[in-house]
Amino acid sequence: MDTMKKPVRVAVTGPAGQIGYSLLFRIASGAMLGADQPVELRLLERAESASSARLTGTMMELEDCAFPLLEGLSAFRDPVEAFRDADYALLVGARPRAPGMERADLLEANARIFVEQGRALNASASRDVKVLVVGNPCNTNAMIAMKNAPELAARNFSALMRLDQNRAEAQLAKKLGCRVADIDRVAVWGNHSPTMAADVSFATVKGEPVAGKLDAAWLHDEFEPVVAKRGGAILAARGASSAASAASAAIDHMRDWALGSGERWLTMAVPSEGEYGVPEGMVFGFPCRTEGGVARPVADLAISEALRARIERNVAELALEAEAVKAFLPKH
Ligand code: NAX
Repeated sequence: MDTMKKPVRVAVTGPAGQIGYSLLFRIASGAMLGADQPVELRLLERAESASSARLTGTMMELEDCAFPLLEGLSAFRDPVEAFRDADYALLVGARPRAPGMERADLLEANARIFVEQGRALNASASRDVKVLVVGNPCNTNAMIAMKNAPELAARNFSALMRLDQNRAEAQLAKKLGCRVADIDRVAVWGNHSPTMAADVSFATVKGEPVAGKLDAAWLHDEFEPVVAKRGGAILAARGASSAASAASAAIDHMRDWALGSGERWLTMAVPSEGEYGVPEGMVFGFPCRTEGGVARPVADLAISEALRARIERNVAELALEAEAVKAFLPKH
């Protein structure tokens, strides 16, 4: 008897890019949704010729892997078609910062993409679609897509801050000489930008609090800046921005959202419902738990004054980003 589940549709944008090149193969292998879950990949790229040619090559390689779980593979130019009945959408493609481009120009160029993709999801995706925005500035891009998809629940939308959590856990494990798997309750609050608040005030190793084991100078002078500036350090070392680690974090994010986190904490940027003083609708990194496909920030944490101030800096930064793109948000 065939015990396989029905295939699910996974839409991925920017599949010809460097994150796409790591991500697609892991989705198709079953790393994201499990070894018993067939997937149909629906890829959305720009028509620009270099991307098109690279996409053809990537699709040839996907075929050549002969993944038993890959039940469909198609490419689209039109987001409404790419997202039709999608159960999952990983929005990776975005406009990179070009030399001389101001931050406001970058926000605006991306806003146009995420207005279009939010509307397209609203028009054609499954009503339960789980959307992960990876393309930067990912929190604000996710907020724009969400606001332009009024028929979908706000909490169907999220942005990637799992890479920041994974980076924080890896640094902590190195410092404490333990396994990453022994660590839990590390959180990264706020915006996926150097302002992010990597926080170990609730962190545990093998269930024991780490708080007493770390000195304040290491936390302040090494841990926090290393995590916040890791993207820049990878770029300097590799001559290209983080790709495999970003793809791996996107897999972790979607897997834990779809299959459940249990008691473990995972950092996801989700639209605030007013938790911890974060304005409603702001897509903000919180420590979350997931159950039954629903992600919720961990409730009732006793936040220190210092952490509160860091959360407020992130709120202020995201409010400025929202102000810069307000022309792209529906007026209601
Ligand atoms: P690449 O420039 O290698 O690839 C981007 C791909 O997206 C290109 O193939 C491009 O043609 C395509 N694209 C652009 N606009 C599109 C659109 N409207 N529809 C469909 N496809 C479109 O970038 P890559 O290194 O893969 O990074 C992708 C995005 O992830 C960037 O915005 C990057 O800043 C962001 N990142 C986010 C991270 C996070 O933790 N949230 C970490 C890694 C990464 O920096």
